[in-house]
Amino acid sequence: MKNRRDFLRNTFGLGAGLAAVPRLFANPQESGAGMDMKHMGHATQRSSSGIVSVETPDVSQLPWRLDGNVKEFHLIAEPVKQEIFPGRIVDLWGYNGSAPGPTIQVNQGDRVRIIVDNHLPEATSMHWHGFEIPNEMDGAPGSSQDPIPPGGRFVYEFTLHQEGTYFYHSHMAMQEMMGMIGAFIMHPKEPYKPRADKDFAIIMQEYAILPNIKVPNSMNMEFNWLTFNGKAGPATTPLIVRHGDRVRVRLINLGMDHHPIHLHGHTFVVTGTEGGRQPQSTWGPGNTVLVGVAQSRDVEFIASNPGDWMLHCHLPHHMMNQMSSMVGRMSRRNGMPAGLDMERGMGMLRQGSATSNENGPSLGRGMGVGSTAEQAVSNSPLKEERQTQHEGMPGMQMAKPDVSKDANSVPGFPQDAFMEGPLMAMDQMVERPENFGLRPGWSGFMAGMMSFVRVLPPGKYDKIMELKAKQQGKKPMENMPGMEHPDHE
Ligand SMILES: [Cu+2]
Repeated sequence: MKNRRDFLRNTFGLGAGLAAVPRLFANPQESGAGMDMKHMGHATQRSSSGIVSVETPDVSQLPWRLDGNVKEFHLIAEPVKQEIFPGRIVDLWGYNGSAPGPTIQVNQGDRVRIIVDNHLPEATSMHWHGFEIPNEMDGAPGSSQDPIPPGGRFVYEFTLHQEGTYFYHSHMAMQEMMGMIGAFIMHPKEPYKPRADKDFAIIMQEYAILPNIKVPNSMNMEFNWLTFNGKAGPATTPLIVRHGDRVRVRLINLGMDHHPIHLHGHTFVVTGTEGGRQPQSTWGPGNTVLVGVAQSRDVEFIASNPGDWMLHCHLPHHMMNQMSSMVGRMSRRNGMPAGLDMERGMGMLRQGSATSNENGPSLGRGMGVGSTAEQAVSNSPLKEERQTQHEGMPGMQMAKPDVSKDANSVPGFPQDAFMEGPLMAMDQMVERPENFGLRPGWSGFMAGMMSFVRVLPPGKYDKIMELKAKQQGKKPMENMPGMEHPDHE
């Protein structure tokens, strides 16, 4: 969609003032998903009953309108352009302008209607993952319904008796690998105990996108872009909590890999799965939770340890960006072969198409970069001027990699010397309120599925909230959660 404001106006008749704003919770004391509490006149995000709305950093909230006793949502399946990393705008498929699509939040017991329009060039179908609803609403193409044709619409409607961390996704397999998923949170009738002060959701996705191409290769089995809520570190937005808060993080995975998500500095308990809340007797302590494909896991912890703590997938290759084998002579002396030459190594086709005999094999399962054609080479010395290869790239901080004098004589060198560190820092390029006060140069060490839980003292926490409020006052509608709209002031 070109303009979210027009979408809201046209679809829901919004813009007429505060009275037209749909409410997430029946009780006006309760906070609403994605609503700006200042605009809504609420002092805090916690309701009297203990339910807080779920924040999905970097992903908007889907507004709804009330039709009788039915909460009506509108999802548009469509191609999207998404900046997953500074300067890296890729062609994904998602919902309402983003991948993952906007977050849906409802209450246990709600009757919901979801109008799904298909603006894709091919058929799609929407599956409600784990929902105990009538078969004809399940979104299984071919068995429970005809696929929704391009330009077509299907209206789903059901009553939700479950609670927990759920999600929606296209039930066309390749479309899933193009980004077509979104979070679907069902708040319980009886608030969970103990109550959480902060509640976040993170969707994990992975894409294989060759260095000079914008479209993911959905057939691929190796992934070089790993995202939390559609962003790769350091472009992920940290989770901001107060020292002492009880924090819930809902982790959702849809892709080709399982992700062991690790939190630094704290011990958590797993309180929920894709099947809802788990009995307290099952809550064992841990700091790493394996989130399998098609699963969700809720973890909860007391943010008792002040500091900026990493939250990340612990698969080493999932802590990297744009992974590919060392290509050409980027860091090697002339004449020392290391895999393919630059053009072929970076996937630039010189003849044929991606599916031609020459390229087909490597552009299928593998990345089609050096990894499938790499040759074993002995280690070779660095060329001095190449150490500053990123000089002149706007926004990149400059620094020499910290390597020892005899680095080139050490088998295996280099490993991380040019992949992370001062050379890759881009603090200014990813500047946002949630990053305020992080250690200078931090961004050089964040990539892929990496973010922070920032456990902050009151002063620093308030400062960031103040910066956020200021920023939201200026931001265009496109970047803002569903209900924050200038017309509502
Ligand atoms: Cu992972």
